[in-house]
Amino acid sequence: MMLMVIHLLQLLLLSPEAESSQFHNPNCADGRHTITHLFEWKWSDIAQECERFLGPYGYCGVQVSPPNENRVVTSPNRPWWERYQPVSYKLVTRSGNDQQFRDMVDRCNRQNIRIYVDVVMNHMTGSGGSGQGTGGSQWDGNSLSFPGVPFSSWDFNDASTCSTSDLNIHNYQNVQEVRNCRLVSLLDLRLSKDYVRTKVTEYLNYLIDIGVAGFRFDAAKHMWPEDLRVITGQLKNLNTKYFPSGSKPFIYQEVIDMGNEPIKMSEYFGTGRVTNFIYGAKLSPVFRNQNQAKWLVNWGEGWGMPSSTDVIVFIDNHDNQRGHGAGGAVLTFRDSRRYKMATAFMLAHPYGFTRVMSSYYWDVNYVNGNDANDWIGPPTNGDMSIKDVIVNSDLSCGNGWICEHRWRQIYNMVAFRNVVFGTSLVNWWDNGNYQIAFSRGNKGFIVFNLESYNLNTRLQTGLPAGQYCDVISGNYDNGACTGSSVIVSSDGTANFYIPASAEDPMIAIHIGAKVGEPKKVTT
Ligand code: QV4
Ligand code: CA
Repeated sequence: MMLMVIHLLQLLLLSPEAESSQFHNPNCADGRHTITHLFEWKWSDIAQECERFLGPYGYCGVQVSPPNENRVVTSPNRPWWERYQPVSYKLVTRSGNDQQFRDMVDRCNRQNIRIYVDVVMNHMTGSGGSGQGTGGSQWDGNSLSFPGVPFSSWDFNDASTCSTSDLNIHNYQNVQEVRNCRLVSLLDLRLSKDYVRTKVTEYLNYLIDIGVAGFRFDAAKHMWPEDLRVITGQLKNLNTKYFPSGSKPFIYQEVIDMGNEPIKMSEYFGTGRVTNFIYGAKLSPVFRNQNQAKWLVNWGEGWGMPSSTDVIVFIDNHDNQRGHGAGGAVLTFRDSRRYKMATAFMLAHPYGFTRVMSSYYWDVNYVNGNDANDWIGPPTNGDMSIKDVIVNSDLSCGNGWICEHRWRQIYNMVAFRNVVFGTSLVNWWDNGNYQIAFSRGNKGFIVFNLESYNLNTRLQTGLPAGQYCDVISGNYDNGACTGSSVIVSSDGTANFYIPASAEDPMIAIHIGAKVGEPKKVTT
């Protein structure tokens, strides 16, 4: 009885935004709601980015590339994917060493920016070959020897657990095979073993002690939910130097579930959120004019996707922007006008926890429909070390870094999301085709014109009367707009004019960018 009362009390004390299980909360600082994946960036550059940009512009955090020692692949020459072939859990990679990683985590946390680590624990290197990893540890992919951990052949799945003749995964309809055999020949760890679980847990707890806020679990589909349940059950609470006591790490698990395989996203909700690949795959065609925008009226759960608090959402990721993984042809920075619109829609819409991709440039070379350059790693110096990220006075990046997270139309929508967070989607409007608009409570409003003709319409914004800056065509700066502005009248309506030929055929306004009022980007 007493226990029941306590349980009821706990339920009552939970805030309305309480997450559905203990690893679902992103642990963002107050008023921040979006992370960015700074793919292949160096730790020293991320530390600076937290201080000079991510903190001031209202981001919540950064997904970093795997920080643990990896195989050095020289043929092809240092592909990005070598970092998905672990050699040990020492923090030494081309992004930096242990001390640089710690410095980044500390400096970012001081700016209220969280660090989320990409954790590769399903496997070690590919089979065959041997050498020294990025931290100098030996490895042997023939004898399955990884003394830097240490792991030996006893710690991997083999013919006793995987039934394919070459031990590789061939059939994604066979659950046993997907989880116990090798993903593209990567040596598959036997996570059912206590010893293996312990080594992985030690690595995760080491990162927690440093001050990270959570983890992306790479290749989660290839790991048994039960193994993940045991491992996550052994995790420490977050470091109280930066987080409230009792905080659990945020966990989002990479499960590509497009609905056509037996392994489902829902099997993983007990250990955190999942990566919702349906999101970018279904939103991209809309913003390519291949599926009418009016259907977005019930975007989210209404499109057969999991509940909002069980997912992390994104337009593209480091795999599908170059044709790896699965999940359909998604928009990327290469189709920048449509990409900005799809990203703005994602950030304006209440569904999911949002992640913005931040890429580097490479030349594509299509051979029979596949990009022969899909392996190309980050911009490098002559010695193959990763190039610094250069930032220009117009906020763009140099040295080959695309920095989508620094595009005005994107960072202003990150701020929009912070301002409207917690409100519901109301005042939906569409023209029956490719023009749509909606409000977020009485705090923000956005309009898209994907038609080949101009939009010129009076719409209900739900906002208080006043003059607002369009945060797409410009910034809100010292109480004035550098772009166009919108006048909302006392009945909440405003006239919107968006030529089909506009540089960005969309307009977004919110109460944090109202002319003549103090700036309010984050709380
Ligand atoms: C090749 C052949 C194999 C052959 C083997 C041995 O493809 O058939 O058996 O050689 O000769 C690289 C190479 C790949 C190579 C493999 C092993 O690209 O050709 O196998 O190494 O040497 C990334 C890349 C992979 C890369 C891997 C490891 O995408 O190309 O493989 O890193 O370096 C599924 C999964 C999903 C996965 C997605 C890509 O369900 O989990 O495929 N996504 C995650 C990451 C992704 C990463 C991995 C998983 C693996 O997001 O970036 O793969 O950690 O959908
Ligand atoms: Ca596995």
